[in-house]
Amino acid sequence: MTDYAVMEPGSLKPITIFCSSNMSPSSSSSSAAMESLILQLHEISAVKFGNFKLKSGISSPIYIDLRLIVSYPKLLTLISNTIISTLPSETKFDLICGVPYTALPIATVISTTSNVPMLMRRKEIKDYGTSKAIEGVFENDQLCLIVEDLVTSGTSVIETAVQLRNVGLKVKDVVVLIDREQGGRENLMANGITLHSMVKLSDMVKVLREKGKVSEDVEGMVFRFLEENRNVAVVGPVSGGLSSGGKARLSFGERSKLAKNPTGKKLFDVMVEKESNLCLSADVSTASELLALAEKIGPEICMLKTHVDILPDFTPDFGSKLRSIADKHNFLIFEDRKFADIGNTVTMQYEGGIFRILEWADIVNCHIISGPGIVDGLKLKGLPRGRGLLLLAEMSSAGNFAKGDYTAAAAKIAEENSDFVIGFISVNPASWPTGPSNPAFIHATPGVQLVKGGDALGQQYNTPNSVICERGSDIIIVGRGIIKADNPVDAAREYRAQGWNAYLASCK
Ligand code: S5P
Repeated sequence: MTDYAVMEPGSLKPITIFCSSNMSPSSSSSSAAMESLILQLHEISAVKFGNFKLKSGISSPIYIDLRLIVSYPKLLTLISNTIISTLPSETKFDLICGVPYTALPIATVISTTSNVPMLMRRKEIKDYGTSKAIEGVFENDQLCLIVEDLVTSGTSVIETAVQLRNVGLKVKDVVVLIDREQGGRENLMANGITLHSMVKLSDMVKVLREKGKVSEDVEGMVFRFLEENRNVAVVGPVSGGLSSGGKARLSFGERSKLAKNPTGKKLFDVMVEKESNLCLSADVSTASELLALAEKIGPEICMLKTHVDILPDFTPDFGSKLRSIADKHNFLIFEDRKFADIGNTVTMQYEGGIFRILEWADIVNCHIISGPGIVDGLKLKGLPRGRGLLLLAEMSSAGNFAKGDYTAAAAKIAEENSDFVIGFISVNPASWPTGPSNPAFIHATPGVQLVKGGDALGQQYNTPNSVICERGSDIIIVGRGIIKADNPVDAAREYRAQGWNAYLASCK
């Protein structure tokens, strides 16, 4: 047990506080200490009540601004010492890393006080000099503890964990000052990280009410808000909490258990059963050619992608014929329809017309250019049938506009519709601006050939290994690399082996 005397600038009075090795409001000395810390945070206006927009996009009646603590060195020291004392004694770590920026000073104080080396994560990676995302000295497989001031959805912590894992470090625990109790614990757990928090937001508000700092009404408002926002989604994509180096990648088998949509789950299971993460893009000129190709290449693939509107000999029984080949060879059917219209129109395009896509395609995809209503429309028809949807978050063609905020918006829409959205068409998910997301989402990447290159109309190709290991995707979508090969079956086997070996390598 340690004593801390805090002398604050301005109106704050000296205060003595006790930190036990496991400080929780249940023991009386630690609860007194915690109360005084909460009151000090309130006194410096680090806790504000009103109407605030959070990073996750939701409006909150309470806002915690811990950036202020750098102006109160003794309080900063107290917080740093208290935060580290909340860790269970068995927690092991070789290094610590603060989530930029607010937790940087906290991590620094912990590092200097406890003599544990620190790392710094860059938020903006320079394109000159060393271009490093993580600064500091470390070795492969060292265990890094993340330090954070506040957790809502856990997005920032996960972003930091991805960067640390990318350079070969292990991340198992995060310690935070305040847990907003809004799904962060669960989101972090899904990414293999245990959350240790010093205080919960509801306990904080209770203390402030008891001490007459906020009214009963405000307390009620905060509690109602917490009740209504228990699960703030992680903003951002990515498979398996993976990293581009693949260090922390969860297996498809593990991710199948996390999938909410039955088709998403089935796709993971098929990949595991067949040891294939190859999707054939069957862009041939006739329906009969397509069915013959499906029959030949079916054993090698987890998914077959169609463009049904390019088939001049399409007949209403095409769907059932392809379906029976898919069932025989155990692959899923993905109609690459790229819906892009308003919700009402896509319901009709999905279900009706001569193609009746809803009848036979397990999976369809859509652009999000028209806003989230398109997903609502497709979901209306697809969800009752257990179908799944891929969002086009990125594209493989040169000069396309699906990047930055657009990609981030796709990630957000996916999180909000994780019962229907099974993942993304993506190109470089390991570098998405929003970092990793729900490992239940699958990333499928087109623009794949055995050598890097392109075609005359803007298509850009990467190799299976680059797509899976470096770019962090799950499924390679291959068209001309297979169908234009001298022997398409042999070519499919080669792509299958390269894709699967890259996946296995990325799980290590
Ligand atoms: O961004 C994209 C999205 C898709 S779905 N880029 C793509 O190339 N696709 C599709 O993938 C495209 O419509 C085509 O069917 C396939 C790529 O074919 P390939 O012959 O270039 O391998």
